[in-house]
Order: sequence, then C-alpha cells, then structure tokens
Amino acid sequence: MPKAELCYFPGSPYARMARVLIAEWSLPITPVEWSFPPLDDLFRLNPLGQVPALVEGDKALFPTFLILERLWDVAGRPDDGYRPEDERQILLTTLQAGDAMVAAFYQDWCGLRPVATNHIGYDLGARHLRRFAETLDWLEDHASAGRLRPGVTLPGVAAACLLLWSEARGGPDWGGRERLWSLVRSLEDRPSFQATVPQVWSPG
Ligand SMILES: N[C@@H](CCC(=O)N[C@@H](CS)C(=O)NCC(=O)O)C(=O)O
Repeated sequence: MPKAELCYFPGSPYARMARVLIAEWSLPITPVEWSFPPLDDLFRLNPLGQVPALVEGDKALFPTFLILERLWDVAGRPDDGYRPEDERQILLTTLQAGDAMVAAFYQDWCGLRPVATNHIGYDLGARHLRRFAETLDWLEDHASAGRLRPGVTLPGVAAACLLLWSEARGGPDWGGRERLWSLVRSLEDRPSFQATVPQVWSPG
C-alpha cells in the first residue's frame, strides 16, 4: 500500500478503534496526532471535520466504518477479525449508537439547553443515551447468540472503545450485560488498548 497515515485525537474513541487494529495486526500505517479542539485544516481532509481519517497517498478515507473495513482488508481479511455477512449490521449499528452517545455528551459539554418550545416533546440528550443503551442490550443478545464474538473483532473493538470512552468521561453505568462486560474487560487488558487509553479530561 502507499504511505499511509491515520489522523487521530488522543481522546477519540473512533480513532482508538483504528489505532487498536493497526497495533493488533501490525499494519504499516503511522498514527498521526491532531490537536483538539479540531483545527479548520481538518475540514480539508474530511468535510465532516472529524477524525479518524486514513490517508493513503492523495486519498483520505472516512468515516470509521470504511476505515475499519479497509484495515481488515490490509490485514489480509482475517476471519477471526470480521465476517462481513454476519457482522456488518452489528458494526454499523454500534458505530451509529456511538454517534448518539457522543452527541449527548457534547451537547452537555457545550452547555446547550432548550431556548424555545419543544415541538417534539422528548429530551434530545436522553433520547441519544437511550439509543445507546438499547443498542447495548441488542449487542448483549448478539453476544449470547454467538453473533458478537469474543476477541479482536471489528464490532467488539468498536463496542469496547465506545464503552471505555463513556466510562472515562463519567458516562452512565452499563453493567448487568454479562457477555458484553467480559468482552470489554478482556479487550481492555491487551497492550493495544493499554497504549491507547483516552487522556484524562473533564469539562471545566
Ligand atoms: N461518525 C463518525 C464519528 C467520528 C467522531 O465523532 N469523531 C470525533 C472524535 S471521537 C471528532 O472528530 N469530533 C470533532 C468534531 O466533530 O468537531 C465516524 O464514524 O467516523
């Protein structure tokens, strides 16, 4: 592959997924740290202004879903890492649930509160967190049925990075989901996870 770099923020759970896989599969991709809050330059790389972005030659790949599938490709498509026919839905839904969870946190950290009539009626932050919690229950069911496999898989790494980020940022308790819990705890001890722990941060 051409010279490849992965752009990341140290605290990003999405970039962490890619950094973990690069380490696990010894991929020839150099992680490059970008500053946070993001510089405008990031929009030139990714019109969404987000990390991760995987730069190969003059091409930048995003979002995380496509990057993770690309890393699996570069690794030689190991079966124990991903079975797209069975796991693509789990991976994509997990990533989208993570977007909702992160949005709930950011809304809070940006100090946003209602300033006008709520025409929909639900609390947006609570709704985002509910999406995430429901997805965790759904993942637990998949784990019980053997569809979310233990070990280093794309969906497992994605779920673990999101949950560990939520824990590190004081998110809601997610215990009581035994299989998911043991999956995350066993991944957490691996050197690839230990080397990519999000830096300590709290608002204010
Ligand atoms: N849906 C995106 C999520 C990526 C994301 O949320 N990136 C965050 C860091 S974890 C980011 O770059 N935030 C900066 C911003 O949105 O301004 C993906 O799958 O890549």
